[in-house]
Amino acid sequence: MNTLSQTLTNGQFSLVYNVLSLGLASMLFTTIFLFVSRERVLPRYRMAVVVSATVTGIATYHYFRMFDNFNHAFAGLTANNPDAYNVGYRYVDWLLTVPLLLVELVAVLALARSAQSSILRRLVPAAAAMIVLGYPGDAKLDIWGISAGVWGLLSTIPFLYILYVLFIELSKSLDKQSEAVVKKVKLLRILLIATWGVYPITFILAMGTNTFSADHFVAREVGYSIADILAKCLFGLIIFSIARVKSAEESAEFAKSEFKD
Ligand SMILES: *C/C=C(C)/C=C/C=C(C)/C=C/C1=C(C)CCCC1(C)C
Repeated sequence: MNTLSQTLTNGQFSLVYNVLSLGLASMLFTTIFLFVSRERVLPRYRMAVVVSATVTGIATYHYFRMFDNFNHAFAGLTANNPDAYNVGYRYVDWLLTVPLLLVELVAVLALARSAQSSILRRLVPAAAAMIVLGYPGDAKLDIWGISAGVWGLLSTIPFLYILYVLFIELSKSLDKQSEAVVKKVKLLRILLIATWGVYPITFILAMGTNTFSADHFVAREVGYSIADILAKCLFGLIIFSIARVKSAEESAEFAKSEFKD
């Protein structure tokens, strides 16, 4: 597993502690906000908002687990035991939340049912494969002597496929959306590529050569946590605002009650 070649300094401990704490707070309050605000969009867009809240809700639970696990593994310099830190919480979290993030993106577009399921049938298995193939690399598991770099490379294949579907295939269905919506969806896609791209970069930075040092550990935890906050919380909030714009476009009554001008 993650055998560290050195223990964390006090500064490194605080940095990871604070970033996990920030992750926990962001996930929790985004969940509450989205859940409470779900009625402020038309019924047909509620699913997208509720799925966004589910994503941050699931992540709230896993950040709690990671935070607790980190505290037990590294509390005090005497009990500094990196082997007790389990990166599996992140991967279980991603296995659940990454497919759901794709579901919320597709749901907010309110495509025809057939187009929606054809896109998800391709995206969801690819997302699962990407996460499952990355795990042995990050957990430093020894499976058939395959190195972390090779697992990372294998995981990149479904990753590129997801980007292809989102950028090429999904663009075709944007023709039917209004200009305001297209603008926001494009913003969402830029956010997606900018934040999802952080994960493989963090993976590479943390890979190390033969040893997994404290610096590698800290880089990984900080990188994944910041990316998670943007990819789940900010992403969910943009989904919510797309749902509101579309609701206003489709119902004059909604527009009048929710927007003054
Ligand atoms: C909320 C969590 C999200 C959006 C997680 C996304 C994770 C990835 C895009 C991970 C990708 C990876 C690669 C492309 C190669 C190396 C291994 C991974 C799993 C870090």
